[in-house]
Amino acid sequence: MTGIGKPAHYMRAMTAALQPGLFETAPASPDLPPGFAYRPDFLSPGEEGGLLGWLGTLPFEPFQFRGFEGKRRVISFGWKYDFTRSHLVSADGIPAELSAVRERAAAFAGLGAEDLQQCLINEYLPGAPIGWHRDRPAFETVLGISLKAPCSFRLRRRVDERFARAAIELQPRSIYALTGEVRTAWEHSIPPVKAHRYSITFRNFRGETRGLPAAR
Ligand SMILES: O=C(O)CCC(=O)C(=O)O
Repeated sequence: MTGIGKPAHYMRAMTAALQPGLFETAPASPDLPPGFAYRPDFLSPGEEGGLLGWLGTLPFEPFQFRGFEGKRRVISFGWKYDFTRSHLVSADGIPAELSAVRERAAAFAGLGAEDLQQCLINEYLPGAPIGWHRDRPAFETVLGISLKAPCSFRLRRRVDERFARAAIELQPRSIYALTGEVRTAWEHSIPPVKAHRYSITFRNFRGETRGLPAAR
């Protein structure tokens, strides 16, 4: 698909992760901020099933934030952001079980698999949210793959005294990318999920963090 013949709002949304090669990726809605790209059915049902079996074996731990424990459970590979000490620490290498999905997620963002140095997997049991935040500035592109259950993905940006807002229902087996304006100027959050959900998120490094040794 190309942008020819598409309305202007479509093309604005398509500024998304917009690297060459991404033009077959339709925006989820013209109302989503520039830099947001989304593709449903990124994983096949078979791939999702295989990953879910593996995810069920991982030693997730409650998310720690400066002395507080979140309801969400997490595990990091490659690098981990330590919110207590406010810096990156190395983690176990990115496992072989993620190789194929890492490569395809990288291609979705116009990157190489080795560029995606950090992987954070989130497990949300029913009732677990993720609060409003922007990902750490050490990272550049953020990619998220949803598994098992849908959720609402909310976006907001302060405009004077108010917030501009947008939202999308993330479907299981979909991928989203946050780059550009939606990555740097907007916050995102997920309200308490209704059903057990996982997200596999990948990030590359920005600026000076790029020099960190490669995740295996
Ligand atoms: O679960 C998701 O898709 C969102 C994850 C997220 O915002 C994060 O890990 O910082």
